[in-house]
Amino acid sequence: MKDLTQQILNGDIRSIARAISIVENNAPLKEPLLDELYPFCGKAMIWGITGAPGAGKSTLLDRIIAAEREQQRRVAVIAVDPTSPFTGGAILGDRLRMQRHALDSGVFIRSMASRGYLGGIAGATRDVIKVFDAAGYDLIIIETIGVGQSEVEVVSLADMILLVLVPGLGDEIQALKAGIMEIGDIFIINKKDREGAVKLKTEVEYVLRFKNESSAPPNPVIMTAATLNEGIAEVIAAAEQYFQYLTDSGQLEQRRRQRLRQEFYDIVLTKIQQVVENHYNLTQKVERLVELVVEHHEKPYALIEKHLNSILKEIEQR
Ligand SMILES: Nc1nc2c(ncn2[C@@H]2O[C@H](COP(=O)(O)OP(=O)(O)OP(=O)(O)O)[C@@H](O)[C@H]2O)c(=O)[nH]1
Ligand SMILES: [Mg+2]
Repeated sequence: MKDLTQQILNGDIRSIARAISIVENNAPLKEPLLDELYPFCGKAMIWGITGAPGAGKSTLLDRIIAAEREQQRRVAVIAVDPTSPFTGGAILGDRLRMQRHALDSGVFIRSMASRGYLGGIAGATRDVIKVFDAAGYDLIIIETIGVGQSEVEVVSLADMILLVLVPGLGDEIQALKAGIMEIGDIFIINKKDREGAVKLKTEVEYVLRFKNESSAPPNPVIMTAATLNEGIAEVIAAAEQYFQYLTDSGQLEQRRRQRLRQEFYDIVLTKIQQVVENHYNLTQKVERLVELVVEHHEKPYALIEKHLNSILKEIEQR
């Protein structure tokens, strides 16, 4: 394993890919490997990019990657694909959109399905971020579609969040509903070649006035046309400046510490859940409770309370 760790630290592509598989499959090597990599983490800048389906996130990323590469910076992208509830398959359009960087050894693009990981997609993404971070990527970007709670959780693994809005979708209302306005740092109005972009910008700026504390710099709102490569330099400049502000004000440190706290919670809870499921036949117990409620009209809360106590006693006595 020392070898694998060393290869990852050297930025070896195949070793990085192998580490990602280990993480995704929750292989036995996962925990010791991540622990070995941990001391080398914390140097990368992590951005999250989110927005409605088709907002232009991948097209923007393709442009951002190109600009970052001109500065010789290494970039890794984790595109979280929504898994169709019908087919269970992942959509790989994101990778296609950024295909031209596939042969560039300074760019690593990885798609991940949004389901099927022990501890959830957030846990798996968090671990893949660590692999990229230790491997020396300067910028790690997570792309998610801003719809569900789990997507918001994933994008919140970033140091800073870029929210992509487009005119004509009633987006601003969508974003407000999902609470996404709250977590956005940089606001991008993409497809500015379309009607309504300026109006949307005004609306977003209006909403943001109520969000910001007076001491903080206002959240940048930038208009882009990703397909035309317009506004990309402005996005990067604004993002870098905002990152600097987060660093200087101590907010970056706070955010990272909060993430670590959340990570520990998640890991401990997952482990407890595993222990309970493995050793106390939880599935069987739950099945019996369901039967009691359905067949014998027992009261759910009272019933669970009673059995929870006996399960906890059993654990204590172990
Ligand atoms: N007119 C216009 N079209 C754009 C612009 N940016 C992206 N598009 C188009 O919008 C469509 C969706 O772009 P993507 O980059 O795949 O969007 P996305 O947000 O990554 O989509 P998902 O990952 O499926 O949520 C593509 O057909 C793009 O060519 C833009 O600035 N103007
Ligand atoms: Mg995309």
